Amino acid sequence: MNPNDTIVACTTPPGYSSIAVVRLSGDQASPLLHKIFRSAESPRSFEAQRVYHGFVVDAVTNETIDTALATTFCKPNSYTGEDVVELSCHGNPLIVDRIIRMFIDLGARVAQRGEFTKRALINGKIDLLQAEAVHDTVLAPCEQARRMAILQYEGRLSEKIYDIRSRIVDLLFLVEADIDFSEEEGVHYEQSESTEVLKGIISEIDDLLKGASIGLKIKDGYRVLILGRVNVGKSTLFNRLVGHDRAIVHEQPGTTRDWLEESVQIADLYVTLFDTAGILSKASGPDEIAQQRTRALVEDADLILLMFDGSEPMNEEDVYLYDLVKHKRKLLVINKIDLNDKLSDMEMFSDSKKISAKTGRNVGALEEGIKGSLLPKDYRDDVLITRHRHIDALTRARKCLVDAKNAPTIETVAYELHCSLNVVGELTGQVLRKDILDRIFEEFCIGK
Ligand SMILES: Nc1nc2c(ncn2[C@@H]2O[C@H](COP(=O)(O)OP(=O)(O)OP(=O)(O)O)[C@@H](O)[C@H]2O)c(=O)[nH]1
Ligand SMILES: [Mg+2]
Repeated sequence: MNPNDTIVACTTPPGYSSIAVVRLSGDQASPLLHKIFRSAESPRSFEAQRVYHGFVVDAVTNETIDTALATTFCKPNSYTGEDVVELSCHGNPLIVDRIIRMFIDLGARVAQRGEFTKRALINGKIDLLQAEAVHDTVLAPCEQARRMAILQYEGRLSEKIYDIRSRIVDLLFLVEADIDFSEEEGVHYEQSESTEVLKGIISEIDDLLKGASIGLKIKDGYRVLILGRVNVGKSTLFNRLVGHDRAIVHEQPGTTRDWLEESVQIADLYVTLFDTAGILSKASGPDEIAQQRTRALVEDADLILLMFDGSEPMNEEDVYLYDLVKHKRKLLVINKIDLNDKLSDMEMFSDSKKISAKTGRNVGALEEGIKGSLLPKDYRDDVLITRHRHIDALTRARKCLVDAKNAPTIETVAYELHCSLNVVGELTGQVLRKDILDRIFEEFCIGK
């Protein structure tokens, strides 16, 4: 694919909508617009950063296709850093396809996935971490993920990485100066000093790596399992959190057999919620199989909502379940508080959430409790790494820095520092690797 082509794509979703936006980027953007767009305000040329109202006209037949707004951007002041035109037409696929076809007939080419953003990267408008953040902003499944993505787009993660990079560069300068001019006065490298600097950089990387599991979970979602003996109200709670009657609720014990899962936003977090078959001490046949399946789900869960029926005394099944999940992160939920509350005075339930799944009482507090259990106590909106690519690169950079710290000769120190710079550069895109770029941009949609 020629990177100098003028590219075109629809940036809005396919289908019918009031408006669709067709975007053009490249040197020919403005001349091509001229060929199919008639605006009373621009008989000859389009000014930069302006919006024009006009008509889209077939350049060959002169037929009017639609009325539209054209927004013009001149390089370098555009998303891609090139000349860009955004044509807002009516959102009818016939119109959109016709406009794109006309641009192609006039010499443009259809953009590849993420090609607009890739050009922004190549033209230095954004770095690779920001390019990833564009994708994450578009696809953020919950408020918390959106906040994290926009912090990354603003460059907050990049700042941390550039800071790490510049500290390595400063150290490398001293090391190389010592290698080159060890005989001369004025430049002297102290092993102990570099050890301290390296320790500081390594600990900064460790902090970023520590936050990785939270970043990944916020972006990809937590698994939360509702568990309890039969009839405690698991499916009722599941339906309330999901927001519609997804699961069958019935007074007969053993209603749920196959577990159900739904993706929901709970207190700003993206959660895959599971409703499970209730546990009975003496199960047989399909009930037994259903309960084996429930038990199998426990291990992969990030949080167990262990549910009890507050209108009945606790029994051996409750105790068995408490024991089953004692190694797991859990939140105790006492349900049916609209009825007689029999468990409230028991000490082990002091930190429980008492709710009525049926009436919705305290379910909001339960949602906050779920968030509080999933995120660390000291969590604030912060810059976190969010991808296995980041973990991989930082882990490799860390290894180089540890090797530099333990290196037997000053030449080895220099070599390891160079290696670490390369790896850190991969993160921000200062070092461009084709395989990494391909992997990142193939996730994008066409038009982004
Ligand atoms: N009063 C009252 N009844 C509830 C509440 N939650 C659930 N129930 C009732 O309890 C019965 C069982 O509810 P389900 O949600 O089916 O319980 P479950 O735990 O999914 O049951 P199984 O799937 O059989 O294990 C139904 O009759 C519900 O209406 C509640 O908060 N208050
Ligand atoms: Mg059920």
